[in-house]
Amino acid sequence: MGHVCTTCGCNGTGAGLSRIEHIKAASNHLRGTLREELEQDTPAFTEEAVQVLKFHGVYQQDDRDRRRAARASGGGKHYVMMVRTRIPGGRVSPEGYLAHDEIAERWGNGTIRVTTRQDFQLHGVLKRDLRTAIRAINQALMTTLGGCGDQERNIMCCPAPLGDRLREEVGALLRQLVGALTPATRAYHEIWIDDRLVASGRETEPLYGDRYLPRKFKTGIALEEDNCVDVYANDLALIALRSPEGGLAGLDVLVGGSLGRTANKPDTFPAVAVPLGFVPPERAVEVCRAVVTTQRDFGNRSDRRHARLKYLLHERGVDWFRHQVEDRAGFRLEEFRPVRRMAMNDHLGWHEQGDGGCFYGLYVENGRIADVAERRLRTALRRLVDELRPTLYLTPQQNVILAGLEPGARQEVERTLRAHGVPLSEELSNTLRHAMACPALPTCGLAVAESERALPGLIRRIEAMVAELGLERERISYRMTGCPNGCARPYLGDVGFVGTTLGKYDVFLGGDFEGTRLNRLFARNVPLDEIPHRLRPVLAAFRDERRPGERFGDWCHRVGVEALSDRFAAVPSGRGA
Ligand code: SRM
Ligand code: SF4
Repeated sequence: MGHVCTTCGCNGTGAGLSRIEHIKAASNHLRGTLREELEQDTPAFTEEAVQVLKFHGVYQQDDRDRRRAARASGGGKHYVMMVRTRIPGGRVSPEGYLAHDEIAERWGNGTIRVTTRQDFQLHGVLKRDLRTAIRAINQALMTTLGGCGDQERNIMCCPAPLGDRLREEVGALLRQLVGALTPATRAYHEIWIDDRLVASGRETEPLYGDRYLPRKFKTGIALEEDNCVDVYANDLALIALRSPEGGLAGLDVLVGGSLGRTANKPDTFPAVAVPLGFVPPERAVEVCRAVVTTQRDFGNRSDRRHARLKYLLHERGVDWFRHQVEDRAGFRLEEFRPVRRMAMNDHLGWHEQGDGGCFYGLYVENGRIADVAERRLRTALRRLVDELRPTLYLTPQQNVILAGLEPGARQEVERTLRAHGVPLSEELSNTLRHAMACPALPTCGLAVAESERALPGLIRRIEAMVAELGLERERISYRMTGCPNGCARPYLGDVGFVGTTLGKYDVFLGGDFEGTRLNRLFARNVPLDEIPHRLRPVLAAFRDERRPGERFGDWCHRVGVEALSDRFAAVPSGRGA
């Protein structure tokens, strides 16, 4: 960068602060050179602009399938943008859905992806179309600000549209939290919407300051009876407890969850959030802001691999952290109130809402809403949304809920899905229903192995094997990622497949279906094709040796994943499958 940094006085080479810290500080509250670069007729943004762009919900990627061909022909990378719309609690109006459908068609790659944090992602947008695409999202009253970047990310919340008091009060808290934790900068509006400079230079960011947070920061709200949001994977995890009257009694606060790790770097690790205390509803926002500012002030800003909140907790301890939070909030947290046993509901199929209406949880394989051969999910959904105008809710399992339907709409929903070759959620096996994969290749720049394109084949082999073993009634979750970063949360849940190199995966076992416990490494570097062979003897032993009612993950945990590894991990390929 070649300039003296006003942030720490170094020459911008990373002495003291990481390079990204310098870029953030110099960006004038997330403006950087984005406006200028958008005017330029180039296929890609500069490296500094790419970093600022993330805060606006956009990732610059290149189509990795095209890399080899481009190299052979001496051509350059094919740059495309991924646009992530931040959708608190996953709630989408019918207009919002139709806008994304149209943007995907006109400027994207023709697909919409539901993410594991209840957002939409559009892939394949060219730089020259980016502003138009983002404007169209804003016209549907949605935003991409905060989709990515070192700030509060999309706040997750149980999406089931059930009209009970607890959910209403949690919904109100969610809206307050979004207001309290969204950046104040006008940069987003200037760059994408207004196209003129509104507040150059004199702006302040009361919560985030000039350098925003050291790293991404994630918050989720679970209900005491439903951990569908996988709350333990969040930097700030809130569990809503029910009062005797059925409303919100308050929230258990946990901190320091996050799953990312780096291969061969044991000082990086996945972690579940740990208890901090309990807070009544009216004080929850203050506590959340105090957690965020503690991480803002003490989080590691020199090494991004150690910048998440979990590393701060690891170094200073949870008691130190609690004192910081209490000092900032100005009151003491109450004692943590342990929940007996959390459940996990994927909300698929038909349900009554409690207000006369009903909702349908529609399974979307790996979150990809697309028309592929005879399975025309995108067309079916567009037709249903057009005709029935449901409110949609995106689930943390990458599925879609159609809400506010008249009971009489059931026939039409089912007929439309069938006519477009889309299986009904209730017809799916437990294996398919509880599997998910991250995008990985060809869009993700960090992927070292396939995921979204590998899981469909693998999971159908596992599905057949599970049925052969007579275990088809068991709810067992399978999650795959194309690298150790953990985007489909493979370290939580029963079985995790984590890509290590093209075609190979570390296999993890022993988490729980409810997502409260990390799983452990069972077998290293297993070729994709061999995974079913490795799993089969373990599943067979589970069937034969478990205690009555014991679940797969719990059984693996009880007998010990290391013991299972000694007993089964070296089974040669082909044997027993
Ligand atoms: Fe993620 C980076 C996709 C949820 C941990 N994640 C990425 C990027 C942006 C790749 C990059 O940095 O270049 C991926 C874009 C791929 C693509 O082509 O679309 C990506 N992450 C996703 C999504 C789309 C996966 C999905 O299957 O839906 C999820 C989008 C969520 C959203 O709407 O905000 C997604 N990512 C997660 C989760 C799960 C969660 O938050 O519940 C995790 C684990 C929890 C956590 O944060 O630790 C996760 N993503 C990461 C990490 C590792 C972070 C770390 O602290 O080490 C990275 C890499 C990084 O940040 O350096 C990453
Ligand atoms: Fe990319 Fe890795 Fe995340 Fe998958 S887990 S989307 S490969 S960063």
